[in-house]
Order: sequence, then structure tokens, then C-alpha cells
Amino acid sequence: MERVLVANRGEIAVRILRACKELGLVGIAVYADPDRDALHVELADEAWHIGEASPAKSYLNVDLIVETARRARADAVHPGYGFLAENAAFAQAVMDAGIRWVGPPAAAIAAMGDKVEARKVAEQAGAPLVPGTVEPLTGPDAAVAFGAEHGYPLALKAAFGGGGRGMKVVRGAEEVAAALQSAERESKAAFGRSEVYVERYLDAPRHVEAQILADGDGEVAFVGERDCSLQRRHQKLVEEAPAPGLPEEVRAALGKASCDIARTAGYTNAGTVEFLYEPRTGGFYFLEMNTRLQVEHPVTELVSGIDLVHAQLRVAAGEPLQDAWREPSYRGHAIEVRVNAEDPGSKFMPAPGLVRGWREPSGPGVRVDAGVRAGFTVPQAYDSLLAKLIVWGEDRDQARRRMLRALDEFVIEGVPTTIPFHRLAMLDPSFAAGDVSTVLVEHGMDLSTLAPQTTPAVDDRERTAKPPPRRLVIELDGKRFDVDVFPQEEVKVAERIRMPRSLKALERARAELGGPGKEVVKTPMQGTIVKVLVANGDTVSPGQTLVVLEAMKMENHVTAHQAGTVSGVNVKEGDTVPTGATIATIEAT
Ligand code: MV4
Repeated sequence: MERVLVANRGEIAVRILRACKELGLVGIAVYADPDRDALHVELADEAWHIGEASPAKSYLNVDLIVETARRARADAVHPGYGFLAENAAFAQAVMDAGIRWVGPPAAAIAAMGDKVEARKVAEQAGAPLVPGTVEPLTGPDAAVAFGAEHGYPLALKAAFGGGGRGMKVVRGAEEVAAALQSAERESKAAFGRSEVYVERYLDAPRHVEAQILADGDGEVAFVGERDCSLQRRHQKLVEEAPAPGLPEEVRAALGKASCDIARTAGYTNAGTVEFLYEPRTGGFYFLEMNTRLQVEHPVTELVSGIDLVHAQLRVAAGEPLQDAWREPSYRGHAIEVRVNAEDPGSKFMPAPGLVRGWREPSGPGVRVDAGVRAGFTVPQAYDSLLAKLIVWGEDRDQARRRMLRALDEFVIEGVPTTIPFHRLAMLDPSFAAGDVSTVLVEHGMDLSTLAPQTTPAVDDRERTAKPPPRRLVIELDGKRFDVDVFPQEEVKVAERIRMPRSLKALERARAELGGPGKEVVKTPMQGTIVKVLVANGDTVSPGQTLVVLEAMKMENHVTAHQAGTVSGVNVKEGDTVPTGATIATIEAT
């Protein structure tokens, strides 16, 4: 095996191409139109154009990618995650072309993609399942009978779906019929099949998943678990390893169950077995198996010392499991956050666009897996993941604090990001205590303090066409301030300086004072000067009237606020003056 085609884009393509280089393999990228200048294309040894932005016409086009792999004389294809990674027909087409597939056999992908089949495999392997039916429901009566036997609440789930779509929670027998109809309708619409099965519904479980590695000889190793409970609408946001507070015997049982499932499925290469975990009872239950490398694989790498992509490539090349993979030595704690081009202050609305500025955090224990850089336009056509920020610490709290530090260092300009959400998550008392669950983000965190980062209705063209603000560094009394200068075409003044509120106040005070020890006295309103009571060189005391100003038939006394010597008298009797006109300066004596 010498030439590996990476059938993906973004940060995961970059990740895999780096591994290829480290192993002395030729890394071959493919790219669609919007990725012409992408990082993964630049880092590859070779790159092949595969078509238009639309995934169906490029990254999801099975025939086109297999044909490109042939033309590029690739002898292996790594699918990454997403796109075609769990497409059994693609895996089969790659193997039929005489090319190695960096993943499990097509049959294992197909079996695990079918949720009913996957449950059967898990059952056969003796792994714990949430109490439920393995066969689809034939009507509401079966679900009501199940509820009577096992108790409520129940979960009705799409047999041929996943990701939570079509799932309905039923809290009593009277809700069953309507919920079943609704689940069947949703399932039919989302997946083209209406079959639904029933399970006990667990309230606020944790999502704990096991990473496994399997070789071609049927040897399987458990290389650590991850907790991925912090998610919103089934999109993971934060992942960590090890799972906080997981009892050692539960960890071992979960690892064993995962290996048994992989063996039963005839699995090879890297895979992830997902479980729901109930800390209250210590119970864990098989959910599904993902037959690919996962987005969150780096947290496992940081605590186990195993490079999972190296392992995938070596297993695909026919190597057996290494000793270090069969018995990893775990150290410390790792946390990953997903930095997406989304605005958490606007319901996590995706907001792709031009990344104007980009500076990654670094330093001890920090890893950034990014797919973008400054000047890259995040395409609308793909998911909004910009980068994964992963930190390692000797323990969980050190990792959490390090994450806060790294989030502060991360500078991304031009697009809104999930960074403010992550800061909030790291500071959340439940998260800090390791008390996580799948309902924490949506029901346990106060997200109302997240302000929108986006100005609505700024389209891409406008965003890319406007000249960027200029960054000025100014020093005021020796203190440093960063100031963004925005060009303003629509006003006569060429530039407007926006500064922090405290700085503005300081400037105003400075203007009013005219400098240390100086007071510039100004007219408080527009009017006519009817009397000037001081002349240059006079000394005045605080409260002393300087001029009398008539406005709207009323006389106003404009007074000094400090003691000092009058200079620069700028008005005479009979002048009409606007608001804010300088009357005189008083220099402290
Ligand atoms: C559950 C559950 C509670 N009880 N099943 C949602 C996605 C799908 N893959 C499985 N899901 C769930 N199944 C029973 N019997 C709670 C969830 C669930 C969830 C699971 C994993 C990660 C995040 C989640 C968020 C909400 C609900």
C-alpha cells in the first residue's frame, strides 16, 4: 500500500493526509469547486478535481470517486467521516476496483446501518440493550402491552433511521396511538420506511461511546471510551475522554460488550459503539455502532497515545493489532470542542462566509485540527465545522481550565463561531463538576447571555466585498488598546473609530478636561451670550460664573468646575453659539 486517496474534505481530509505523510504514503486529495484553495488540497501530494459544489456531484458521487481513484492509481481509499464513509455500496465498489478500503467490510457497514439488524447483532453478542422490541411494532397494542410490563416513559424509534429523527417519547398509555402514528409518518418522510419499534425511555442519560480497533485476523481491542453528552439537536458540541466518573467495572464491561459486538459483526478497522449510560443505576445500553472514524477521535488519541488514523491505515495494509493498541496505557484527560461557523446567539444558525482573520491557540496540551485558514471562504454547501480544538490535562479540571485559556487565544474574524458557547459550557457548574447529560445543553444551561454575533441579512457578496476593518493599536496614558477602524463609504468622514465604552468615556473626559489639570468650558446649549464676566488671566474659583447664556428667554450661568486661571476666552457679548462651543479654558493653579 503506497497511494491513499482521501475521499473527503475539510479538517478530516487534512488529518488523514497528515497521517499518510507520517507513514511515508502518498496522500491524494479530491476536491470540488469551492475547495480549489482549501487546506487539504494544499497539503496533499496530489489533488484531483471532482466537480461542482453540490455533494451529489462530487464528494457523494460513488462512480466518480472510484474512477478518480483508478486514474490516480490509488491503492487505498480512506473515506473519513460523513459523505460516503458509511455507504456499503461505495465500500464494495472500491474493493471491486481492486483498491483497499480503509474501513470495515461492506457487510458490517450494511448490518450496522440497519438499526434492527444492529440490535440483533448486539443481542446475539450478549450486549445490554435498552429493554425494548427487536421487531417493528405491528400496532399500538403491542406498545401499550410493553408499557404495562416495563413501565413508562417509552421511546418510539424509527427502525430504519437514526440521529434521533422520528423518535417520540410517550409518557402514558393514552398517548401511544397518536405518538405511533406521528413516529411512523416522520420516519416514512425522513427515511422512506415507516417501521417503528419501542424501548424504555431513559430520562437524561449520558452518551458514552467505546472506541475499538480490529484487525483482519478478527482480533479486537477496546482503546477507551468518550463522553459525548453535550450536544444540541443531536449535534455534538463537546466530547471528552475518559468519561467523567465512570466506575471502572462499568468501563470494563462496556469495553468488553463493544469488542463482542465487533466480533459478532465480523468487524475490522476502527469503529465506535455508542451506549446510553445511566449514572443513577450504573446501567449502560447499546444504541448503535458507527462504522467509521469519528469526528471526536482525537480525545481518545490524547489519552491513549494511539494515533487512530495510523492504526486504521496499518490495519488496512494487513498489519495485526500492535501490543500498544491491545493494552493502551491511559494518561490524563482530554476535551474537544467543535468550532463551527454558527452563531450560538442566534439559535446556532450556520453562517458560512469569508474567514478574514484566523489565529490558532497553541502552547502546552493544545491541539487544533482545522480545515480552514485566513482568506478561505467556508462553503455553504458543506457542514459548518471550522476546526476542532482539543486539549489535554493531567486531570479533568486542568483540561477544562486549559480549554478556557485556549478558547481565549483563538482569534477568528469574519464569521460567527461557537466559541462563546464553549466558554459558557466550560464555566457551567454541572459541566465543571462532571455532571453531564444529554439534556444539559438544551435544558440545563442558560444560553440567554449569548448575544448574536451576526448582523442579519448580510449576504456573502456584501461580506466579502466590504474592505476589512483596520486594526490600530493606541496607547492612552501608557495603556494599550486595540481599535478597529471601519471604512464608512456612506458618510463624508472617511473613517470612524469604534472603541470600547470605557475608552470612549476616557476620551470624552479627556476632551472635556483638555488634558491633565485643564478644564475646557463649553456651552451646554445653543443660545446668545448676554454677558462675559471673565477675561484672560483672571483667576476663578469653582462655581464662579464665566458667562451668561440666554436660551429660550432664560438666562443660564455657565460656571467653572475647578479653580484656576482663565485663558483662551473665545466668546463676546452678542455672539450666538451652538451647543458645545468652547467658552474658555481654565488651567489649574
Ligand atoms: C434514547 C434516549 C433515551 N431513551 N433511547 C437520540 C438519538 C438516537 N441515536 C438515540 N437517542 C436517544 N435514544 C432511549 N430508550 C435518549 C436519546 C437521546 C440522545 C442520545 C444520545 C445522544 C444525545 C441524545 C439527545 C437526546 C436524546
